[in-house]
Amino acid sequence: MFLRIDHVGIACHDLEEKIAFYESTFGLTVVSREVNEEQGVREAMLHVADGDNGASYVQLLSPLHPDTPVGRFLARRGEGVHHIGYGVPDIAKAMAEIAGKGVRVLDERPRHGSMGASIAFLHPKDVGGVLTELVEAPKRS
Ligand code: MC0
Repeated sequence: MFLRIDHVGIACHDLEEKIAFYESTFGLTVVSREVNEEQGVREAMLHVADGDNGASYVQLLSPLHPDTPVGRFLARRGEGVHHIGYGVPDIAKAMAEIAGKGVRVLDERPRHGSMGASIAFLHPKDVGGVLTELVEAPKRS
């Protein structure tokens, strides 16, 4: 079902400070920056590696407001890994298949994600405490 780990989402208070840390410490490069109002985040994607099934990234996330998923996460737990995003070939199919196994899919339909992807989240309580995201990357032309 999964093609690759698409990204690891990391919650932080100060996006610019964390970007500078990942660039200077690990030599990663920012390939995209976006504000996603619907998700309540400002985010940056840092490229890690390319594989046969697509690329993988670190996604740094800071909240647009305290009353957002990432804002509440930071208040409760502090900075750290917020979610894991897995690449899937067909998100509608993956959502239906996973829901059929009794895991709560938090989105009724795919939403807009980073770099033109379609995304959907699975409830962390049904995945051993791990907020899990399905990611269908845009088709490569
Ligand atoms: C909350 N909980 C988590 C968690 N966030 N557990 C693991 N990982 C996380 N990230 C746990 C809390 O500890 C708590 O457990 C319970 O879930 C309810 O917490 P809450 O404070 O009520 O939190 P809410 O209201 O934020 O709801 C949690 C939920 C929500 C996962 C349903 O955050 C959600 O719908 N998230 C999906 C959307 C999202 O996260 N968007 C931001 C990234 P206890 O045991 O204390 O009850 S957007 C993104 O990443 C996009 C841009 C992209 O990738 O392209």
